[in-house]
Amino acid sequence: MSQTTKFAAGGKSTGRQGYAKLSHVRNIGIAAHVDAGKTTLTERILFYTGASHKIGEVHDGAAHMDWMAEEQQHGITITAAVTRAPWREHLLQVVDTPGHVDFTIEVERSMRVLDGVILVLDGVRGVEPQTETVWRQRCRFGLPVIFFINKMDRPGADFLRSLAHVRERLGIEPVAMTVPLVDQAAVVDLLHKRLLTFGGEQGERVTSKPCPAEIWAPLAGLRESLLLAAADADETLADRVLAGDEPEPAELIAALRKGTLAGRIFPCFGGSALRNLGVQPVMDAAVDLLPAPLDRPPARAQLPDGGSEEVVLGAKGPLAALVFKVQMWDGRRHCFTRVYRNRLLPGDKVSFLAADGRVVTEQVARIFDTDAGRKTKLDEADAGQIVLLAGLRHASTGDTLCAPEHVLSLERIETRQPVLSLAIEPAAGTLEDKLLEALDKVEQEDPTLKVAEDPETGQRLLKGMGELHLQIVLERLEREFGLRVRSGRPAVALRETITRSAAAEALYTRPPTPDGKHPELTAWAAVSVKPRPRGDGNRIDCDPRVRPEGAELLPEQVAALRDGLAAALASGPLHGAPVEDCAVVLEQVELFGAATNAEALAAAAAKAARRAVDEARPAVLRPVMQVEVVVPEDNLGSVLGDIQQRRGEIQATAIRDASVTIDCEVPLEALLGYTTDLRSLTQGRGQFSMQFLRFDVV
Ligand SMILES: Nc1nc2c(ncn2[C@@H]2O[C@H](COP(=O)(O)OP(=O)(O)OP(=O)(O)O)[C@@H](O)[C@H]2O)c(=O)[nH]1
Ligand SMILES: [Mg+2]
Repeated sequence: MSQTTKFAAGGKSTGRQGYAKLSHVRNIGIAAHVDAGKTTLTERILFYTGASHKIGEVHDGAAHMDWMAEEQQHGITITAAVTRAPWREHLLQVVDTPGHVDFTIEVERSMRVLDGVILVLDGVRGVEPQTETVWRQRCRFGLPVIFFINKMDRPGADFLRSLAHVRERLGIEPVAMTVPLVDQAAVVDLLHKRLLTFGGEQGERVTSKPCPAEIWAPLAGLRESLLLAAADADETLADRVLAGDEPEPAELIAALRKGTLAGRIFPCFGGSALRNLGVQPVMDAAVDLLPAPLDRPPARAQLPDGGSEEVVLGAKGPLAALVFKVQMWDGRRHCFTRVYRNRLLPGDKVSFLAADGRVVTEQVARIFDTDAGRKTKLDEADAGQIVLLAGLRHASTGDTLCAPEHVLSLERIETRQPVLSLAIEPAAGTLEDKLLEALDKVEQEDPTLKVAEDPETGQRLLKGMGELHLQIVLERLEREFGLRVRSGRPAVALRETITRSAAAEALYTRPPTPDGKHPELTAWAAVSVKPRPRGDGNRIDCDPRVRPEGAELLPEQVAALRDGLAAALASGPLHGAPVEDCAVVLEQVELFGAATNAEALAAAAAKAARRAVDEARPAVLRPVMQVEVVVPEDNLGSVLGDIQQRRGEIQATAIRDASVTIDCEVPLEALLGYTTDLRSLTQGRGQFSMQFLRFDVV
């Protein structure tokens, strides 16, 4: 199958009738730690629904969902892909997200517009660091979730231990729904009390029979927990369950659905995607237990006047639609958008409040349904739908498209600040302006990528989330645009801070120009600065004593002073990096009549603040990562020693089976190239994952 774009991959066209009934749509994301088997699971979903005709395996570089050349080469998912699959008269709109932390923005923006999540765990490794990250993301959006404990075929996999892990590390009570029996190629369906086997070449033939007593006996307790969970979610069942009555499966499903939608029940399924074991029950659960768009609570939107408004999904009320992804398609800019309220027609004028606070109005030229790697033109896009818009030149990730007379903003999509940068320059044969053009395109698609210039060396910098992120960008430049670049060693992003309190004053004067066009300017300011706790950010206090006595500041003068202080914090004295965790108080200003305009005030405040920061013993902050290393016990000594040499702080070690998990905090700088080093320290058996923790003095 040919896929020309992400967010369009896979799926036989189900036409628009899929949306005719919103109650029959499930927008779900598949999320997990890297390598848990999300893509492998998604491939099965596509195959069993008939949306694809054969299963493509990740390790063959053949997964439909991992269509991008870089994904196939590296065997990982990089950008989230949407696919559509019809199942039991419902339309599953599935987004397979990447697990690697460098691409976490893809998870963030997918979760932002989806209605439910399938969280995949590795049955050997249980809850891993990225599992916790996606869990937090899921909590922030309050998304109902079901778990799939995958890889149960691997030696050391343990379903019950994985459930215990979920209980301990995520602090919730999982409810087992299916229990995998790998050697019998079967799962026990606890709800229906049946044994399901998966026959045929690819597990597509599901047969169900009553569960034999000897298999059932040890599982009866899990069934009990399931009944109690259902009773807890639906009071009308409670008395009956306590009296020993057995409610009908349909009644139990209704109760479990209620509890799952309310975020109180967490159904768990077990199986092996690769061995085609136990996947269909998860698909059934997506229909039975995860929400339709209308089941989700209304969204809150900010109004420009500071008020807020509830946005209920549906046709009533002025337009609200969220752009969650920009993508170049045949070289043209397209916006993936979810419509929340009202509808969009081709030719509609839409307005939005851009990130910089301006209201921009532009026109939607065409609307597409994205399906099977094709775009199909649509006459309209209704509430609940996820569509592709062409013609918008300015709208970008996180913007809310609105009716021009009623502008509001749905919650923006959080992006992260890049922590790593790479100096790049065009290699021989690559033209500078072509490179800039390509970088601009890549930057528009990826809000975690920044192209900047080093203020000191004038070098062009590519800033991103990690080594893999930057490497993939370079590979894409070469493959998609035919541009080769030379790059230096990656360098970590820096911040600056102050380590003690200080105060300073400054007089700003500029003599008049001889031609008399610019009059003399003068202003005076006194500023004090004080360190704040790490991670608390900056605070600017702009309520100074004003001289001469009796003079008062106009609002625009206060704004200018504030701008001046902010400008001083934007670049610190050591490396020109942003200053963080600093409290600035503008203590006093002096006005000199007409010579003190806004420009002079801003300049005086900035000058005084810079002097104060200079006096406050500035220090450099570097990114510190939270790292989890899993190594065979034999290698523990050498790996710990190596971490200490990298100035890592070990926080905990835990032994499980024959491997040890080490939790530690390590400066990012010391982790560059760690993948290779860990491999050689452990003969290829060690693994690690990391995520940004904070900027700190290291
Ligand atoms: N033994 C076993 N291997 C599996 C199973 N599911 C997936 N794998 C393998 O695990 C590796 C990772 O699978 P993927 O499906 O790419 O995992 P992913 O979660 O999509 O990974 P990222 O997108 O990179 O985060 C591949 O080599 C799969 O073949 C399973 O059930 N059992
Ligand atoms: Mg994947």
